[in-house]
Amino acid sequence: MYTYVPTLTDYLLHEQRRFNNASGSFTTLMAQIENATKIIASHVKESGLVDILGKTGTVNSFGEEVQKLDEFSNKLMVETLTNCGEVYAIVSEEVAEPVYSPKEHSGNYIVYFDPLDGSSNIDTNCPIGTIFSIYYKNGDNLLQKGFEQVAAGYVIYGSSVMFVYTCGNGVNGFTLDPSVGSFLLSHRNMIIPDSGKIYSINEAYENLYDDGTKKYLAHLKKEGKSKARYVGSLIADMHRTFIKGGIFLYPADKKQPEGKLRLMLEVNPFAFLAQEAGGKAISKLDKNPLDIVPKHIHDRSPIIMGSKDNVDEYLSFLK
Ligand code: P6P
Repeated sequence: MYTYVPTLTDYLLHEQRRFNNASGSFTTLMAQIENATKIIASHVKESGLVDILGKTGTVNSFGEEVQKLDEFSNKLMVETLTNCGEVYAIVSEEVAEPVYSPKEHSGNYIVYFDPLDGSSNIDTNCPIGTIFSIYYKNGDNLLQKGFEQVAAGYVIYGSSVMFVYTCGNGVNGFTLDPSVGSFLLSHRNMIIPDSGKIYSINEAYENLYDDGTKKYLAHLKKEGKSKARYVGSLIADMHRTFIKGGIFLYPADKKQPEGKLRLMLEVNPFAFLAQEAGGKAISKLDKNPLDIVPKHIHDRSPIIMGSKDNVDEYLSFLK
């Protein structure tokens, strides 16, 4: 007996019909992101077989080694988005400056993306992914608060390929059916459990954290009710948090006073998703990262997010 399962395209068109004056531009943009990530997914799956593993021997403008798959994914995303006719400018984690669409292909959206987050894990077969964050063009201002996001999402290239996004109307997850090549609605209205047993932080930096974070970690270990899970790939650690609950922490530390994760490219999209899924996300103390006015497109920010009870418990150790 056939059971109808909406595809991502069906869902986007259904969502579009909720807005009488929708032009279809956003739907077209999302379809372009979907197509690009399907191509990246196919290369990730084959990366062990073709000469696309390993390093390019170059470093990006932040001194990070560029992986071949990184470079491929970035070029694909830049070319797809700047030629689709819906995008004014893109900002990629791999590129120091914004890239503006050619005038004949310019549009009304700004897209921030990390083409392959967690790419240091590519050769180890750990889950990696693409993160995107979409704003509406506001003059030539690329530095808008996270609250201004029109949509945010990620595609995780793991045991299965999933496309997860929000437009501010809840979070929905779509799993790629490789036999058809379509993303099917597999996780409707994703909700982060109110609390969870898993905490996720790079404890190698423990001595560099502030006292409140150290006390919180000591409490969890003394209480003995938690489990530590840390992949070192934001998408993998946060996707697990969406499914199982718990808390992800990348706080500031003495060596990284603004934290490591990028505000516009990693923190804001995931903070938007976490809050839309009924979770909580904070940057410094109890500040909502979505309320930060960015100073630079590559600003960094501390981030603690996940189940609201877990984040509130963490906060109680900071006060
Ligand atoms: P660390 C990957 O390089 C990344 O940007 C995120 O995906 C991940 O959460 C973080 O950095 C890991 O950083 O310092 O723990 O290796």
